[in-house]
Amino acid sequence: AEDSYRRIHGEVSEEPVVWRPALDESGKEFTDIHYEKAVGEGIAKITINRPERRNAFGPHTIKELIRAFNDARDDSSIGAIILTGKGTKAFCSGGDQALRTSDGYTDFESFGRLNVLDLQVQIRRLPKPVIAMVAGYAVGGGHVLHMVCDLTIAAENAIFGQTGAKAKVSSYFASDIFHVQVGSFDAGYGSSIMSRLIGPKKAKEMWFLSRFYNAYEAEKMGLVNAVVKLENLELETVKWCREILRNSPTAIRVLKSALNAVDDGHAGLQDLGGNATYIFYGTEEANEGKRAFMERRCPDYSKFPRRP
Ligand code: S0N
Repeated sequence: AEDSYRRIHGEVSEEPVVWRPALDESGKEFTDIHYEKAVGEGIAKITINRPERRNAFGPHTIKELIRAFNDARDDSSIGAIILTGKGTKAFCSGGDQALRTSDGYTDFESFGRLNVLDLQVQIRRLPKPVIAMVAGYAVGGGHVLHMVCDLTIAAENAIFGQTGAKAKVSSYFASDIFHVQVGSFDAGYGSSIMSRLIGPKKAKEMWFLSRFYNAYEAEKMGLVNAVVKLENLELETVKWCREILRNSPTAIRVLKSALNAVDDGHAGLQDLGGNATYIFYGTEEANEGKRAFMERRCPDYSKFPRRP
């Protein structure tokens, strides 16, 4: 079946992608992230650029991520978005503990924020696929970020885990000694989406024991879609994007919304309902209503079928 699909659609290109730096409409430079778009292809790449902190984020980092995601959403030439971390040691190590205060995280202002929650919602609602490209650690709030993304491609060196409840002396894989307590938890998407992804028992294990899992364990648990060699990580992720980009953007948009709808309650229904309206506006039936209003006459819906 794969062969006949390839015969009809052709191979997905394996050419390396060429990135060019991008700005959002404000034209302001980014400091904590890199934002790039692929030349001639509908792919955007957003990279957390704080490798000296294992790509931990502060409120300012999150503000920049939100700006970049907004731009990628609004740019109609973009059909897939990659979220990643600079370097090979970490995708993201969560909230920057040096910036943590009694009311959230504080950097550019005198009061704290937990604006990563806004980013999580933004990724969840974004009508284009967001793919986490993970090398190294995806832990704490960084682990939640990859879970919120629609797909995750992991390098063989990827390590996944929650650290919030972690005790002072613990371990990565119950063998090496490690680490310090951070004392935080994500009782929102970080819990509910995880439970959906890997099931409640495994999610409780992940949070209660705060173990770390390697890429193959994560794949087996359903946390990631594929594991690839570190040197192939970007090309493989780009290939997934290219494959997505060959498919119907509207079908993908509605499917993302539909796959999240039940879990997202009213917000999920609103999103899915919005897609129905968006598609309805493209029909002759909807157009008749608008035209009749503009022409100050009663609409004539008689010619439109009442389908079974
Ligand atoms: C990632 C780890 C395992 C990497 O270990 P490794 O390779 O041995 O490197 P280190 O020497 O430990 O680190 C290198 C440098 O990077 C700094 N650094 C690493 N992580 C952080 C971080 N999260 N914040 C600040 N700095 C960080 C190190 O300090 C070191 O710096 P130097 O060289 O100057 O010493 C390992 O680093 C590790 O375990 N890191 C901590 C990971 C962690 O516990 N993260 C969870 C933090 N909490 C959240 O993410 C919560 C997220 C959130 O915002 C939230 C969301 C919803 C509800 C609540 C919250 C909430 O915050 O409470």
